[in-house]
Amino acid sequence: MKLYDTPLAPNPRRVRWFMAEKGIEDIEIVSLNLIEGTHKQPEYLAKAGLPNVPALEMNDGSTVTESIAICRYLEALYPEPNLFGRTPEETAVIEMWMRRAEMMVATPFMMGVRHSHPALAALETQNPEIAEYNKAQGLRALKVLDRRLAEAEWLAANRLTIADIVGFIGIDFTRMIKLVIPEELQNVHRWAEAMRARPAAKAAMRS
Ligand SMILES: N[C@@H](CCC(=O)N[C@@H](CS)C(=O)NCC(=O)O)C(=O)O
Repeated sequence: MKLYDTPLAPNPRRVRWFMAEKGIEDIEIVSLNLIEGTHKQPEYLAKAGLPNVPALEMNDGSTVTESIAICRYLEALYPEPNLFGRTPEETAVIEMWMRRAEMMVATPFMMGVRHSHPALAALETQNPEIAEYNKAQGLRALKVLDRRLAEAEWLAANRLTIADIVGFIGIDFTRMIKLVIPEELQNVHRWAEAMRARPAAKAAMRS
């Protein structure tokens, strides 16, 4: 299998973190340069269908995009440690927190960074109002995470799951624009420290 990846971007990072949690080391990593537009070349588009990373060339030779779809495929191939849920109830709660983390936190922060970081002007027609709106939306949603993390060690289960990976990477990405997470969100800070301390963080955050 081959994972099409790029340094610094949050969506491929989810997959690399997921692989590191599971100890998956037998997937070739192919690094694309988004600023130079390698992901828009016909050869890549013919495989991936969209000018996006990550993409995974699967065991049957076909390619799938969408970080969560890739993680689900890898969960099926490498079931342990379980990161998507073992029972129907647990799976539903993990899905709920993963979608909240993605839609309320990660996507707004990604839009905030895309519309304000100078390096990303190559990928986005930047609009400062869109940047500010999305940063504020992401910060507001962090209060929801903080309340959840006041009552639980991890976002969705009694262990790290895909929901934590999506939430943490979404938040950590804001370092690129030096966005400060308010000190009063102590539960978010405690959880973020626990995420940074995981061995998988080294593998996923190094680029
Ligand atoms: N929903 C997709 C989002 C993929 C995505 O937006 N990837 C960004 C990098 S983080 C990308 O490829 N951007 C290329 C561009 O904007 O031209 C996923 O979860 O994989």
